[in-house]
Amino acid sequence: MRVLILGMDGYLGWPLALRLLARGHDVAGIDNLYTRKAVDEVGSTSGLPILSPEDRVHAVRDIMGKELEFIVGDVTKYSVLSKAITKFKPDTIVHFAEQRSAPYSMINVKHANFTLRNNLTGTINLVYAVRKYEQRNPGKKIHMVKMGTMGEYGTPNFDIPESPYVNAQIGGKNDKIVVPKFAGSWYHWSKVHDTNNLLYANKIWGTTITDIMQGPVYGTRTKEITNDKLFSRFDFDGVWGTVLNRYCVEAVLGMPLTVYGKGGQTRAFLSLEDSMESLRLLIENRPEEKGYRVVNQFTEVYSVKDLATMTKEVAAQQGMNVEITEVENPRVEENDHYYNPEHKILPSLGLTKPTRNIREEMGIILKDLAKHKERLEEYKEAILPKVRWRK
Ligand code: USQ
Repeated sequence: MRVLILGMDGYLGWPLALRLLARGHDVAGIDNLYTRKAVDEVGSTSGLPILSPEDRVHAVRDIMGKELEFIVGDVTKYSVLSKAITKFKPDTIVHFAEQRSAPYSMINVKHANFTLRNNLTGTINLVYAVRKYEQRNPGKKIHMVKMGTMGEYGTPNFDIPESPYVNAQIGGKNDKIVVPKFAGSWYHWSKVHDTNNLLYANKIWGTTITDIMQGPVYGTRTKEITNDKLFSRFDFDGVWGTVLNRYCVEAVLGMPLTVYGKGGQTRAFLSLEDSMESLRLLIENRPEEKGYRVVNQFTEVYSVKDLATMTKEVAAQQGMNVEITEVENPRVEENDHYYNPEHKILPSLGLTKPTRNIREEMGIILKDLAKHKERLEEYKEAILPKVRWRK
C-alpha cells in the first residue's frame, strides 16, 4: 500500500512511518517542521534528541534498509498538498499535520486563531485535494485517516459512543444527530470542527474516512525504535508535554509530580507502541468504500492521580524517590466525573489489550530519559504550567 503521512516529523508521524515501512508499505511524508519551532518558542526542546529530516531519511536507509521520501512543506498551502498527492498517488493519507497542544491554543488570541485557522485549513485542503484526485483518477478511492482526539467529547455524563451519529428524541420527535461534543480548549474544539467538516465531505462526496478519537499517548519506544537514532520527539514542557510523559521527566529530575487540581480527571490512555499498532490495523483494514468510521483509540482508562501514584512507585524501583504535588489546575475541567467511552473497533481488529503493562512501559521511559538527564535539566524552567485558561 502507498501511504502519505501529513505531519511525519511529529511524535506519532515519525514512528508511524517506521511501522509502515517495516510492514513493507511505500511511505512518503510532508511536514513543515512547525512543532520544532513552536516548542522552541516556549523555551523547550524534545527531551530525546531527534535528527534533522535529512538525517532521519539517511538513518532509515542505514538501519532499516528502506527508502523514505520526506517533503518539507506546509499542508495549509493547497498547492503543496495537491502536488504531493498527484505525485505520490497514495492509497491512504494519514493526517497528523495539526497544532496539537491544548495549552498552546490557550496562550492568547493569536495562538487561538492560529490553531483554528491552521487545523481547519489543513483538513479542508485535504478533502478538496482528495476529491480532485479521485475525480481525475476514476476508480481510485483514497482512505483518509484523520487524527482527532478523545477530548472532542469532553467528559459527558453518558457513555461515549464509537459512532458518528446517535439516535435522539427532541421535542417528542426522533432523529439521528451528530454525537454531542463539548471540548475543553480551542485546540480540542478545532478537532470537533474538523470532525463536522469531515462528516460533511463524506456526506456530499462520499470521501472514505476514519476519524480517530485518541487519548493521551505515552512512551519512547516502538518495535522499530530500537536504535536511538530513530527516536521520535518527546515533549515534556508545560505547553507541549502530555501528562504521563511529563511525570516521567519530573521523576528523573527529582521534581514533584504535577497533578493538576485534585487529579480526578479521568482520560483514556495508550502507549506509543499501541498507538502505532492501532493505526496500522486501521490503515490495513479500511472501512467500506464511502464509509465514515469513528474509532475511540485507547487501551486503558486512568485518573491523572492514579497515574502519578504508579509513576512514583515505578520510579522508586529505579531508585528515584519522588513526591506527588497538587498544583492549582491551570485548566477549566471537571475533577469528579463519569467517563465511559465505547471501545469495540480496535478489539474487533485484534488489539484487545496493551502490548506491555503500563508500569513496564513507564520503566522503559524512565530508563531512556535518565540517559538524557543533563539535557532535561537544561530545560527544567519550562516544566511548570504557565498557561491559564482563566487569567
Ligand atoms: N495534567 C496533569 N498534570 C500535568 C499535565 C496534565 O494533571 O502535568 C492533566 C490535565 O489537567 C488533563 C490531563 O492531565 O486533565 C490530560 O492532559 P494532557 O496535557 O496529557 O493532554 P491534553 O492537553 O488533553 O492533550 C493531549 C495531546 C492532544 C491529544 C489529547 C488527547 O496534547 O494532542 O488530543 O492529549 S485527550 O486528552 O484525550 O483529549
